Amino acid sequence: MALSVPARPYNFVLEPQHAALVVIDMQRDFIEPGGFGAVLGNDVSRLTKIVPTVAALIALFRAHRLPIVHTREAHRPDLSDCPPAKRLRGAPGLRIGDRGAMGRILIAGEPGNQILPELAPLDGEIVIDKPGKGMFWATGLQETLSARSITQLVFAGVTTEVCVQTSMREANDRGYECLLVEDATESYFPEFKAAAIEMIVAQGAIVGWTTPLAALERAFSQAMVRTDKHTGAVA
Ligand code: TIU
Repeated sequence: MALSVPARPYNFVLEPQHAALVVIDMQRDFIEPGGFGAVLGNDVSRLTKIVPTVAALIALFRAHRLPIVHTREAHRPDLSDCPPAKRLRGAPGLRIGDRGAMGRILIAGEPGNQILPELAPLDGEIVIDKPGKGMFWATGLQETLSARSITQLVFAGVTTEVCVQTSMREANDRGYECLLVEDATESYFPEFKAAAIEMIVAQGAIVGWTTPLAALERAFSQAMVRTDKHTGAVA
């Protein structure tokens, strides 16, 4: 059964049997004080504030037994998947692969590269290590989603205008319908988050739709009441 989710720029028709949640890069290095993001001078407290909302969104998808994809921005320890053009960007001494307070920066397996414990993937959920900002480049994710007949993606995570927006645009070009949960995503720069949301919904959802978590939760609970009426069960 399809659910009509109030959204910008207009209602998003969610088909749960074809939908997955994508949680982008909720890894310690971007979010915890003392990590890579903080060392770069960013105010990570903006990002830590959304953790309970992301946890509630994950709980919603788990409760309805819908697929969840977790991504990490991660490179191989030998950096063979990190182009020099990416590694050489940023302040010297704080480059990908260098040793930081939580181990080597953006390297798979290091402490800082782990997803926050309160949002940790469960067995059976999809975990993608991506060497780029977007989630499709060099990951094989498209094949995984196709095998499960997934055509709609609900997005959360960080940062809104970098890895979330890049992944959403990549997904949009591949034919997925994309819904961003606006209070389950954040940026180090509030004005960039606001601008990214406006860019996504502009021109009649040129990249996708956005909605607050509460609207998505309400759509699911209203659908359950309707289902119960159909089956004669007590709501
Ligand atoms: N996950 C993600 O957005 N990676 C970044 O590099 N974000 C920044 O905002 N730098």
